[in-house]
Amino acid sequence: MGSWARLHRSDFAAAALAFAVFLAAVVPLASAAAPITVSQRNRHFNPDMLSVAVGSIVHIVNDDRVTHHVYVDSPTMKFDSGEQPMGTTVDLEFDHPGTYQVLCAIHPTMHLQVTVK
Ligand SMILES: [Cu+2]
Repeated sequence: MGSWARLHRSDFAAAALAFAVFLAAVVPLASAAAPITVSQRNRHFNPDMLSVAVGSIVHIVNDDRVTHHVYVDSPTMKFDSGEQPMGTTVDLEFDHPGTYQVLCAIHPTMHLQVTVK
C-alpha cells in the first residue's frame, strides 16, 4: 500500500513538472515582447514575412558572408543599422501597428515584410 501511495505522488509530481514545462514553452510565445529572430542568408531574409504583436523585438542576424545594412523608412518607424558586419545582430522594436518593409541598403532585392498588430 505504501508503494502505491508513493507511486501516486510521483505521478502527481510528473504531471506538475509536465505542466511547468508546458508553461515555460508557451507563456513566452504569448508575451507581446517575445523576441523573434530573422536570419540573413544568401542575401535574403528568412523568414521574409512576419506577423508580430505591438512591442515585439525582432533580432536580425547576419548569417551571410557579406555585410548588410538594415533600414526601415516609414511614417511611424525609422531605423538604420548602418553597416551590419557578418555575424552581428541588429534589434528592431516595433512599437506601432502597421505593415513595415525592412530593406537592405546594399542589396535592393532583400525584403522583409513585418505586420504589427
Ligand atoms: Cu544586404
